[in-house]
Parts: sequence; C-alpha cells; structure tokens
Amino acid sequence: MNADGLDDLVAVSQATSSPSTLDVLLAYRDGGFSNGSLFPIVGPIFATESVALGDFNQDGRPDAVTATCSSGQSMWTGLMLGTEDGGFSLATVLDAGTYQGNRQILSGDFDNDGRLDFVMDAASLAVFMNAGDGGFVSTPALVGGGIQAGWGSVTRMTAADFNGDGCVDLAATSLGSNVTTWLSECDGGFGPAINSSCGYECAVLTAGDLNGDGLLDLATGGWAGQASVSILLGNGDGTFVLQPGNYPVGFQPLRILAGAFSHEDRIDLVVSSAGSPFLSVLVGEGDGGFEAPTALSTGRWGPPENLAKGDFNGDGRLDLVAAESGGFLVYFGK
Ligand SMILES: [Ca+2]
Ligand SMILES: [Ca+2]
Ligand SMILES: [Ca+2]
Ligand SMILES: [Ca+2]
Repeated sequence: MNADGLDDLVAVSQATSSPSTLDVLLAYRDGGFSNGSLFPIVGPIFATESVALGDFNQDGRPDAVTATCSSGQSMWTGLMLGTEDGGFSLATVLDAGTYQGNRQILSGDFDNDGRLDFVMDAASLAVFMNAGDGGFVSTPALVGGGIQAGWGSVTRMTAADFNGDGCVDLAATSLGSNVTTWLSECDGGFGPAINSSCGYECAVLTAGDLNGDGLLDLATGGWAGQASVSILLGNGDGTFVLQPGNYPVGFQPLRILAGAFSHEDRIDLVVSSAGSPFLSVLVGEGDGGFEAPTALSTGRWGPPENLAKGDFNGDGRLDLVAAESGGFLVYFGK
C-alpha cells in the first residue's frame, strides 16, 4: 500500500453503529504492523462485504473494489482508489442492484488488455470488464455446470489462467460433485461451463501448480462425511482430473489457500474450517501429493474466517495471515 516493498494488510471491518470500513495495516520490517487506518466503504450499516485489491486505474497504486449488501439482496459495488499515502479515496459506486450469493469478489485481467477487471459471486458469476475510463461494463452472468442463478449457488470461486493463453479464466464450486470452469475468450466473453469431478459437496477452491508440470491445478475442500481436501490435476484446457485419495481436515472447510510456504519450489495448502479453531496444513511433496495434514494452533476458540498470504517482514519468505473476529494471526515463514 505504501510502496516500501513490504506487503501490508487490508481488511473489511463491520461495525454495528457506523458504515463498514477498509482497514489498512502497514507492515514494518520487524514483523509489526501499524494501527489500522479506517476508510469508509460505500453502503449501509449492518452490511456483508468483500473486497478485491488491484490497480484498476493503472497509476501504480493498489485500489479496491468492494461489495456491500444490506439484508439479503440489495448490493452496492464500489471502487476506492489508492492514494499516495497508502490509503483509499471515497468510493465511487460502480453498480447497485439486487443480487444473491456470497458476494466474494476477485480481480483479474480476463481479456488481457492490461486493464484489471473483476468478478463477483452473485449466485451466478457477474463479470465486470474495465472500460479504461473509470467505469466497468458488466457482461452476461456465468451460469451452467453446477452453477445456477439462485440463492447460495456458488460457494467459492478462483480466477487464474488455466489454459495459458494470457487471459484469466474462472472456476467455481457450488457444494456439488463438480468444479465448474469457464475459459475466457479474451474479448470479455467466456466459453461454456466445463465440469470436472471433485468428489462430493465441494465447498472451497484454490488454484496452483501442485505437481510442477507448468499447468495449473485445483484443490477443493469438501463438506461430505469427514471433511477432506481433494486434488484435481489440470490438463491445461480447462478440464481437471480428480486424483485418488484425499486428506482429512477440520469439519466444514471455510477457506483454502495455496502457497509455497515450506519450500520455494512446492505448493502447500492451508485450510480453515468452521468446526475447528485449528488450521489444517498440508505440506506439498511437489508431485501433486501432500504429507498428512497437521494442525496449526490459533490459540483461540473460534475458527479463523479468512486466510491470506504475503511477505510482511520482507525476508523473502512467504507468511500466512488468518483473520478472525477482532484481529489477525500472522504466521511468519521460517
Ligand atoms: Ca491505482
Ligand atoms: Ca481487462
Ligand atoms: Ca485463459
Ligand atoms: Ca500442474
């Protein structure tokens, strides 16, 4: 946020008596963080929010797109531009409408025109293409596969270039037995939904090259029976092959995050679960397999709600942060 080479934290805070805010915590080289600076988000009090960061106006500073939703369905989408001192401007409303879904937002350049676009989980996937004039153009919502336009359809989504054509593609889970993928057609449109088997009740999703073959793979966390993580290796064409076996994790996975935490050249997985105050850590073996999950203590009673990664102390090693009600837990990579 302040261009000092250390990754900082940006979080959405909900208050009961005032509009929600983006909290910016600047990282220090000793592993500490500044007290949060608060920037109001457009939208009502008592709102559900999410945020995606990226340089949407191409001035070199990270900006934020936020989604704010009142009781259920009325939603505001806002753009907050990054300012020179590491903060955010007041929001411009990009879109206000009636949506359902989890309102997760992800940024990506879907048409590879150098301008960052974003997608919002509004039960179906709502795609907003950056017009380059400060505005965004919404394209037809993505449905198909297990994804229907209706309440609670998409559970998690991920944006990555699965077929290596330079245009960012999309994948989503919907508590079904498939992961649904849409390949970008590089013109603001997407191809038809592609289904790949993921086991049962696949709820969470992340992408990474888990076997080191240069093609992006997926990891999902399922709710069925004993909660577990399944691995889907990518074919490079938007299809994925479910691998035999899975890895038990805490009950009802909430988030899954891929990152090279333990080895520079291997991807590991971290899972937070609604039914556990522990994080499940799966150390990658580099070939698409993982060591047996280990539990990472949070020292708290409740589950962490969100996970993120970055190099917060500038030592070149990837760190892990877990957000929970009222604060953050930061695990520095060793
Ligand atoms: Ca910017
Ligand atoms: Ca674009
Ligand atoms: Ca692509
Ligand atoms: Ca791969």
